[in-house]
Amino acid sequence: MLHKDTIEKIAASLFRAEREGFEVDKFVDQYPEWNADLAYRVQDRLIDMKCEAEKTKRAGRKLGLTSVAKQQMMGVHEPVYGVLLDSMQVTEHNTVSLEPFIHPKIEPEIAFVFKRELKGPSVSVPEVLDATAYIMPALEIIDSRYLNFSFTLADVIADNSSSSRFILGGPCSKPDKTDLTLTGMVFKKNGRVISTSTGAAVMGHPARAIAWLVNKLAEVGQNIAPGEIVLSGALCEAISIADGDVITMSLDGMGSASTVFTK
Ligand code: OOG
Ligand code: MG
Repeated sequence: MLHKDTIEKIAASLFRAEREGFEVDKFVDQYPEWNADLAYRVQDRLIDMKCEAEKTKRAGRKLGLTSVAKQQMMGVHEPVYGVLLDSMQVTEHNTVSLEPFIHPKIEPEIAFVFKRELKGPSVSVPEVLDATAYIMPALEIIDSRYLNFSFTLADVIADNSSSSRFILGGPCSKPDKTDLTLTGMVFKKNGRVISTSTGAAVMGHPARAIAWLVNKLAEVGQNIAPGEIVLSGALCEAISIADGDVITMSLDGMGSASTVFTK
C-alpha cells in the first residue's frame, strides 16, 4: 500500500514535469507495489493541482488504449481513463504551438457529449447511446511525461493517461443516425493518408468503451454528468508531429476535425 505522502509526491512530480516540460522516470521501478487503483488516486490529486494552478475545471473524460492498434503500440493491454479539463480544449482552425509539449503525438477519436447522467454498474451500449446528445469527430494530442514515452499501466494512469489537448471538429451528429461500428475513418498528415480505420476498432463499438468507463467509474463512486465530453479512444496508432504539420481526421458522413502545428 502506498502511503498518502507518496501519492502526493508522485502527483507533484508529474505536475511539475508537465508544467516545466521535462521527462520523469517511470515510478514502477521505485514502487513495485504500484497498481491501477493507487494510480487513479494519484491522477485525482494531479487533476486537483492542475485545476487550482490553471484556474480551470473538468470538461469530461478520455479513454485510452481502447483499440488493439494502440494497445500493441504502447505495450499496455487494458483500457485506461483520464480527465479532460477546459484548459485542454483547443479550438479547431487555431494553430497549435508545439512549445509546451515534451514529445507530442496526435490521434483520431470519436467524441461523445451526454445529455443525461450515466451511472454504473452494468451500463450497456444501448444505454450509452440513449444518454448521448451528439457525437463529433475529434483529435487528441497526447504527451507522456515519462522518459521515451514508455510506461506501464499504473504509470500511464497516474499521468492522466497522457492527456494533453483535444480538438472537437464538426458537425455534431445524432448517434441514432448511424451504425458507428461501420463508420469509416481516414487520418491524414499533410494531405497524405497515414491510417484508415472504422468505429469497430474501438472495443467493437466506441459506445462499448464509454460503457466500460462508466462501469469502471462506478467502482470509485463516480459517474458521467450531463454536458460532459468523453473521447472514446484512438481509432489507430498515434503519430508524431512537427512544425508545419497539417492533421485531419474525417469520419464517413460525420464531418472532420483538423489542426495545424507551429514551433
Ligand atoms: C496512452 C493514452 C492512449 C488512446 O486514445 O488510446 C490514448 C498513450 O498512448 O500514451 O489516449
Ligand atoms: Mg486518445
